Amino acid sequence: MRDPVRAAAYVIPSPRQVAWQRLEFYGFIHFGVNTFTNREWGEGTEDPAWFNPTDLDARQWVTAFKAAGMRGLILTAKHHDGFCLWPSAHTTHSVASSPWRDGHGDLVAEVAEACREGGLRFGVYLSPWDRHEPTYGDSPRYNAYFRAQLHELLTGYGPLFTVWFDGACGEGPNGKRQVYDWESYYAVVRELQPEAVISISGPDVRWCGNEAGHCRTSEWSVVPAVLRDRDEIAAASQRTEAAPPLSARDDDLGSRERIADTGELVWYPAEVDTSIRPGWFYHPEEDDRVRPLQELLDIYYGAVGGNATLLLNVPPDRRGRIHEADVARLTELGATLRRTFDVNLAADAQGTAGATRAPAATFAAAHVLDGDPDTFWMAPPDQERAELLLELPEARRFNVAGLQEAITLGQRIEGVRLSVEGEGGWRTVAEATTVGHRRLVRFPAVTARRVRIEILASRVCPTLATVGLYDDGQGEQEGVTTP
Ligand code: FUL
Repeated sequence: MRDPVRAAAYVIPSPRQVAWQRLEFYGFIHFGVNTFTNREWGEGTEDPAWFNPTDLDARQWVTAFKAAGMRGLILTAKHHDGFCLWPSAHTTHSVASSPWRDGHGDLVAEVAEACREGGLRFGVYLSPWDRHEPTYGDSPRYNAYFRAQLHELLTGYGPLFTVWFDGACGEGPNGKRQVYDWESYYAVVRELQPEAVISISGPDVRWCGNEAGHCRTSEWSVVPAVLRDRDEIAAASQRTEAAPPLSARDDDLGSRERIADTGELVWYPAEVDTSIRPGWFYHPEEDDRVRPLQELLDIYYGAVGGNATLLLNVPPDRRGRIHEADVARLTELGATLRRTFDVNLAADAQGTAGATRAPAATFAAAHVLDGDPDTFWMAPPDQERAELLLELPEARRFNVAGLQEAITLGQRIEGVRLSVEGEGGWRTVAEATTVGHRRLVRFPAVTARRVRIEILASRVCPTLATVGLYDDGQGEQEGVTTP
């Protein structure tokens, strides 16, 4: 009989998913006619003449994103209003009809170039829903238009790390509903940018289920394949007695109970997308509503530290610059993350494991301390509980721990516990469920020399690729001292 738990443990990511997951934190730029009309969703009737940033500087965006510690940038090349930020040959509804750079500008090119110069990966958001394009709703014609635009974006601007499709779909001007030919869009991406992940309405990256920055306690990258289908397919295909309908918003997408009876399982990891302000686009009245540092840190720990990636939106203003308030917050965020994570206090520890799979040199516990996600410790076959001991050269203060599984072999761990040795013996400082690409846990600061990591449950023998101990400079000292 098929054992769904073992089967789930052997589902692995594609190389493009691994490369994307390792970016961990990247930013969104929502910019377009909505920036100038002060709206979130344009009508498609906006005059391109309204698009006129006075002081646009894509390098300033890249500098601010890098200051925050981001590794990539996704630009809304076209939002639902249909206005194109590049001079598309297939419509006049674009920057070419605007006064910006006298109609000779190409914002996709400027941003791609700034990213290349600054060392950020670049990706595009292209809205399938298009409220301007006259062929929208005439399904085959609009699908051809959309593929032609994809072709321009995927051939003209260098390598992309993601092509981001949202799922919004409205009525066309002729009153007909557009039927998107998703498979043909995906084929264009696979052919022209085989290393790019196709995100959200696509097979590679899953929407976390909300836009508020909320994260799950247990985020599984292995989930029922029905979640990868677009909503309408999923709605139609899941209504069986055995399997209750699944939605991207559900809290449980990957537990043993959830995967027991839902058929095919796929590697479909989560991305948390949220904005630094209430809106996705810039609104001057939100200048004093930039999220506080603590809130952004909580989102970062929940997402990056909860086996998802974080896509943080920062919308440029009408000048075409990221507002000073957002720049200040991004800089603070990056400084805090660097201060915390630049030094792994366990890097020079001695690592030993209760048991190790043979050959011991290949899977030695020492690999968890080399910072390399491609080398790892693994427990012997069929051993689903395990223990690792770290001995630091001296007692050190820390209040954050980070763990990574070797996800190229799948996601296995279901429960971990971190303890430190103090005067009264071992004391638990943190527990967590899933690990996956990265689990970060925060706890009141402790000072200790010996640290134990127990793997309490795993789907098959567990792996650990890295272990880190950090001090974020905050948090009360709980007074655990080492003899
Ligand atoms: C949604 C859009 O409707 C919002 O405007 C925004 O772009 C968000 C990231 O995706 O589907």
